[in-house]
Amino acid sequence: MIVSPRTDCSHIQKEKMYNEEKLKDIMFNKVKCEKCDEKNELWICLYCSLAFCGRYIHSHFKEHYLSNNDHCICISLLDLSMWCYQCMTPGFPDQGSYIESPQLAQYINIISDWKFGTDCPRTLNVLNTMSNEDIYKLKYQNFIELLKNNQFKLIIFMTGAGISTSAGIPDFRSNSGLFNQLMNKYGLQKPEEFFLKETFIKQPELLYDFLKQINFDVYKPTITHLFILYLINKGINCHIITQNIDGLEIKAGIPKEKITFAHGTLKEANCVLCNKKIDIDEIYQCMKNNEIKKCPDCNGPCKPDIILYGENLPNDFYERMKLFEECDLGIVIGTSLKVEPFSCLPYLLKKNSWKLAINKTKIGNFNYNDLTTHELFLQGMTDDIITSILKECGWWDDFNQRFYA
Ligand code: CNA
Repeated sequence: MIVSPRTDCSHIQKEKMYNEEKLKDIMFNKVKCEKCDEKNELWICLYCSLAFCGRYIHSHFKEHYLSNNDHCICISLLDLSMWCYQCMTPGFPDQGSYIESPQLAQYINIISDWKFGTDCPRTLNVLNTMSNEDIYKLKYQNFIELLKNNQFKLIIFMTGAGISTSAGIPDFRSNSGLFNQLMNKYGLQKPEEFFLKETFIKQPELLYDFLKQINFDVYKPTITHLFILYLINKGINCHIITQNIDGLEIKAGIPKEKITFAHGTLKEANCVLCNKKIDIDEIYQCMKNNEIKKCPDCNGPCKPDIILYGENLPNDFYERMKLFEECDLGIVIGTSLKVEPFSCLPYLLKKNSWKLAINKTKIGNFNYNDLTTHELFLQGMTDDIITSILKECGWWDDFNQRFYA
């Protein structure tokens, strides 16, 4: 028998068709037929959200309909086609009255996205109906569910100075940041010049003077640093690529092999001209004595192993790029994304992987308001946002117990 799909089924129960709990079950493959445990050939009742097997298994959906006559419309989890038992015709959710219900559209979109990926034309067509706020809420909830249920294979944190400001370390570009301080102190037009390789070669005493004033030993890791450790301790695979040189990741207890110091560290030292390794203690000793440590080989000025503008990034940084192939969640946090090549990292994330930006000001160029992407911008202070995530996941008390009790 040939049946034509229709777009104007009058049996749609517009207000009944969205059940968040069931949706989560579907996405986490927890659904099975209510009667026989079938997991593959399933139809979801759009009236009560229960799942039943189709006619190629035991026809339990038909039974369900025969005993509850108004439960007549179902959606197939195999191909997202729909069937109305009262009209005895199929329908297509991206046409006609099927999408007049925003709730239904939302429901179908999420299942479709989950099942076929974000490029699915059905997904792209279905949704023009939701507000940005609803899209945000839905995506955020989706993200929380995935995180809570340990569904991410590899999370890469791309961090900047903003994750350490709550510890008391100023960032570069905020109003109270180091750039403004340096501009006032040294009368610089372009504060970046202070951290140029050439500036250090000509006037190494400037950087020495600057580093002498900051004692990184006194600062403690923030909630954000500890959150990363917390995830790792939960068995969630994480890696951090940080621009920071404050070493708070190590202080938090995050294993070294999980961290890439893109802009170097203060733990080692080298000659800026020939790259010869130097004992860092000798540098600090020279700083104390108001002297400049000179390279024993080439007489060039030596400095801690932090990367200045104009210097190459460590090889590690480039090697870690292959991690992006398996990464399904990238979190860009506390960085203005103004420094290259670090600023290119988020764009290495695969199209279908989740991308989160967390910052007090808007950063990056992501498609935050489109439900067909997995891109989210969480605006606010890093520790506040991380606290909310911990709470949403039901981890906050445990987190506090471990780190602050
Ligand atoms: P940046 O350019 O100063 O950007 C920091 C970003 O974080 C800005 O967009 C701020 O709005 C935002 N921000 C600051 N505090 C918070 C907060 N609590 N919550 C949310 N957002 C916040 O610094 P980047 O890291 O982007 O620039 C890279 C430079 C900074 C690297 O070369 C670092 O070495 C350098 N840096 C490092 C440190 C450190 O190690 N802690 C401190 C200062 C500068």
